[in-house]
Amino acid sequence: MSDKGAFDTNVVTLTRFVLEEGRKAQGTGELTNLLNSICTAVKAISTAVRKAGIANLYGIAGSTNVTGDQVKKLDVLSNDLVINMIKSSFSSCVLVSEEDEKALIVDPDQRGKYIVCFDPLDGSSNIDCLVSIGTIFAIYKKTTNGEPCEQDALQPGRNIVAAGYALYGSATMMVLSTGLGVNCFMLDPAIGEFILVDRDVKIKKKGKIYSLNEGYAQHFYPDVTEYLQKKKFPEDGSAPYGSRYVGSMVADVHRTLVYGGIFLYPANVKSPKGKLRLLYECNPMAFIMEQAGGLATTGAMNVLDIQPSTIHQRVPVVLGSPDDVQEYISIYKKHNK
Ligand code: AMP
Ligand code: P6P
Repeated sequence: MSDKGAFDTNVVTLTRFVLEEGRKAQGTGELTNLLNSICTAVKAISTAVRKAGIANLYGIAGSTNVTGDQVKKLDVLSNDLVINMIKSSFSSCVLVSEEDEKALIVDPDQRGKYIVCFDPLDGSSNIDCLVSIGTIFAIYKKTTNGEPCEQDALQPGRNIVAAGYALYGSATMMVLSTGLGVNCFMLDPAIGEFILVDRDVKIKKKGKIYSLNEGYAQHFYPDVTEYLQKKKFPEDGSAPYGSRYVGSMVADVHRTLVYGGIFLYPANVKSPKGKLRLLYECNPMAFIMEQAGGLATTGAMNVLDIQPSTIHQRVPVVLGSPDDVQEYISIYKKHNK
């Protein structure tokens, strides 16, 4: 509570924060417009997610709501919201969505210089059981001349201009970085604004939690099996790590950012490339992690250094506290000389 009593009239909203950062950068306002348009889409998705059950938004496409209207499946609705808000910000030229097989090329009269790769509703398989889900995005600048095309989105994560995620959990939070650190904003439904709650967040150097789906243990490569053994049965007499796994990347990564530790979706015998997508899951989360002092690796290399070959390609990812990730890398390299 501020010294101004019940209502702090000087709160830093996301809109205000982005505007101020834009002024400092002496930009044209295009990135500011883009970030604020994504913020608006997230607010609308948050509302839809929280009333999904009542409005009968759960389940398969084609269901109807109480007034008999055709309602869209939540992830289809989220995808449409993000696409429409970004297009109408006149700041983008190519959009890559988890929901669309091909990249979307923005009409010439709506074009700007940015490329946005996003997962509009990650973890959507958890919607019907009310587990936290999220929206993930990464923003790049178009680096080629001429007509925008799908290949313009095939840039390494090192080129990211801004990235972040929204977590629709017990509260709705936006976590954002434009390359100057990580800032967290909580949605205040009373005023419909995201409020800055954690400035320049840094991840712990080492944590006490590991997070992966151990249901695949029979398919794990030896490096993962050895790493887990060390976490469960420490050789130095230290306490074993706790295990936490939501099965929603945004929830598992956000917990790792806030509490420290390590999140793993490694390659395994059944999924030799891993499961998570490089452009709109691994790269944005790796960018946030590195901006917060963490690491994100495939085991062989930093995620952000990968040169993408296709827009939906999958990569293995291990991210989190630097000491934890480094320990995994040393075991990975021992098994993959
Ligand atoms: P713009 O002219 O708006 O496209 O911005 C040009 C560059 O300035 C961007 O690519 C960013 O690197 C930086 N920039 C502009 N606006 C912002 C902002 N709101 N926050 C952080 N960086 C910004
Ligand atoms: P698994 C959700 O479906 C998702 O894409 C990510 O959000 C999550 O981290 C992962 O898949 C969970 O996959 O194989 O553990 O169910």
